[in-house]
Amino acid sequence: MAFVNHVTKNLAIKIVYYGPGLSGKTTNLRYIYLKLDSSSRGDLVCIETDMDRTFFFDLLPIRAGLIGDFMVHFQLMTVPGQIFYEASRKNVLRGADGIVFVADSQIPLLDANLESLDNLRRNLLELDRDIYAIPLVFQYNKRDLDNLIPVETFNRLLNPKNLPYVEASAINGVGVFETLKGIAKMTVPLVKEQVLGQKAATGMDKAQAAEAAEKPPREGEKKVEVEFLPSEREVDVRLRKYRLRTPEDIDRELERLSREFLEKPKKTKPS
Ligand SMILES: Nc1nc2c(ncn2[C@@H]2O[C@H](COP(=O)(O)OP(=O)(O)OP(=O)(O)O)[C@@H](O)[C@H]2O)c(=O)[nH]1
Ligand SMILES: [Mg+2]
Repeated sequence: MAFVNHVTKNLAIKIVYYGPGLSGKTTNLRYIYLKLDSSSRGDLVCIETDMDRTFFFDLLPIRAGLIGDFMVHFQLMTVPGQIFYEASRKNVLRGADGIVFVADSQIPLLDANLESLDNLRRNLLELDRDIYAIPLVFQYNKRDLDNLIPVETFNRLLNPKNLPYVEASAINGVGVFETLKGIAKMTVPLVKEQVLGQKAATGMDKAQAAEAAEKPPREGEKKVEVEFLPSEREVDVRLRKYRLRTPEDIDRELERLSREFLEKPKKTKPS
């Protein structure tokens, strides 16, 4: 659940990018990193571990406006898609506030998408969570390629509940921010309810979540403002790599990185 600091008035919302190997999860984070102003995002952190096998995932913290008096941060994380990184995927999913499922639109990868979604459902169940009780947005990625799975097929097979979906070409930045805004819209009302005790939509239906996010504030209630500050110049990706050994190391490091970013004073732009 969202990590809240009532003293510094910071709150961190964890969004996990899930999906089969090579579907474009890391590409989404890289694009967001490149396009956001450095004052509103941290480093793109890549965590590597070696337990019985080496595995890794990515983390990108970004600042995104206010919920009441609280400064909202999104911790964007990817899971490694390859089949054998099961333990890593489960660790990353723990405490997720929202999920983006990045599907690969290439026809031969239909089964890989279905298996990955099933894997997500099972891993959530093991964490005592129901896939439909968590904000979830689908991204149908790689729409720039040929021989694509039709959107209607994707919706029928992956998304029968008609949750929000975005057609994307993450490598070209198409649909990346639309996806992020989509999951932010669904997640924020629920986190707001947890943190400020205000009522929000609990069903995860597209219309309800959008309505909750857009409803004008009641009297005495502060408006939820979520915005992503664009960068004015091109930057190189500054990648930090960590090598860790145990799940406890990973948890500790994640907490330290969250805290480091949350407590870093917001840089003001030189005038
Ligand atoms: N044509 C095309 N290629 C893409 C797109 N998005 C990502 N790719 C490419 O797909 C490959 C895999 O992308 P990643 O972002 O590393 O995939 P991932 O989902 O993080 O993969 P894992 O970490 O192994 O699970 C890279 O070569 C990307 O350049 C897209 O929209 N179109
Ligand atoms: Mg990746």
